[in-house]
Amino acid sequence: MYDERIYVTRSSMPEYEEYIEAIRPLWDSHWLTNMGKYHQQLEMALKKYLMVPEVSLMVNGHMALELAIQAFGFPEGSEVITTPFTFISTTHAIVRNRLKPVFCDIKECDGTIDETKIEDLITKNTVAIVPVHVYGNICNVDEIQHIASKYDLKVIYDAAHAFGVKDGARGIGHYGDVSVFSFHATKVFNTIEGGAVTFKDHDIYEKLYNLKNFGIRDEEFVADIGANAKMNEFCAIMGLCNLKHIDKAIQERQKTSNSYDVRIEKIKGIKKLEGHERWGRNYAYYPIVFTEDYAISRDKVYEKLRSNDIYARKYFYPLTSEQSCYRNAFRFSRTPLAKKLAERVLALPLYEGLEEKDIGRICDLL
Ligand code: T4K
Repeated sequence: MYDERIYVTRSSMPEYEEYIEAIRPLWDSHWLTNMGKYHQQLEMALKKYLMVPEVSLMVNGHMALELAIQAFGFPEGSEVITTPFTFISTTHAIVRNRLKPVFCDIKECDGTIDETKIEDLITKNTVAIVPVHVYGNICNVDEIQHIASKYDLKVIYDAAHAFGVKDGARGIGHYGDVSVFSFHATKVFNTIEGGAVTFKDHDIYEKLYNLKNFGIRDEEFVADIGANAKMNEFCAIMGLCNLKHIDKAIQERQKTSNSYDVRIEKIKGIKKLEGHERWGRNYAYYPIVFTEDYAISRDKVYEKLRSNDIYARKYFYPLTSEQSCYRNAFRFSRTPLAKKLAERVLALPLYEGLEEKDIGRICDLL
């Protein structure tokens, strides 16, 4: 049955025949996982596409982030500066490593961490910064690196939304000590479930290899206390197929985004977040923000759209720091701009194949 509902996103997929043809060799080899041929091919292909020196594939974005943090071996209870304006995975990855998140406020213009507020939060227990390139908007990587170098901190970027963003010569995964991408079904580029860590230092590859493969180096040698976070061959092949079409997929998203832009500009009380000229865009999300000077409530619009079978999403509300599992759990720091944005933002449907007539209908309802 064809579903008439319009969701915030829809997975990009290759043609059915293309994927079936691509997975056929698995029936000959019977080799389905454990760093197989396609896992290796995808790592190589992503190094090139993402313009990064090293890539380690993972089973999903969350485990990529959890293991990337674990790879640095921070002492239990150390503090990590991050933002609460993100998907819950970012905060969970820190806390599941037995570290303490210290929440820094964001910039209202783009939703990324306010780099001018980081230094005030640094204590003798701070070991790292985990900023988020939220919606594919890129943090102030130069200033963050400057602060990190000054205080000898690691920088671990949550780049879950930033697939393919580059500044000409370098991919975004080149910045910080490591960057973590999500290849979930809802992302610009998907491997069904999947993720990756990118970095410059080859030693990190060995460490992550151990952490994602039980620490096993050979049949009789376990080098580390690792988890199991390997990407399987079906997912790697989905990635290889999707990668062939990624430029077209991003172009289509751009077209949809432009079409929204023209209409949204004419609607009072709604504004867009800013991008940065230095960075390309991947059009991962189309967030709109309801401004204070005009009396429309984000929640009313969300409900109105829902009653018309349009499922926009309040990414990212509530703040992760306000979820019941974290409320009052950590050192308190005020993040009023993150709170304000979380209460006013709405991600509109954006995906490859969203039709012009649907964009028109969504904007008419707005
Ligand atoms: N860091 C950040 C900043 C993140 O945003 C995320 C994930 C992570 C880390 C962790 O990465 P992963 O471990 O997930 O790789 C979705 C995604 O599940 C999640 O990956 C994503 N961020 C988050 C922002 O959004 P939900 O709970 O909103 O997903 P769901 O199931 O409601 O799906 C949203 C819409 O997508 C559906 O209404 C229809 C469409 N959809 C969904 C699925 C599952 C498809 O078209 N195909 C599908 O297979 O979390």
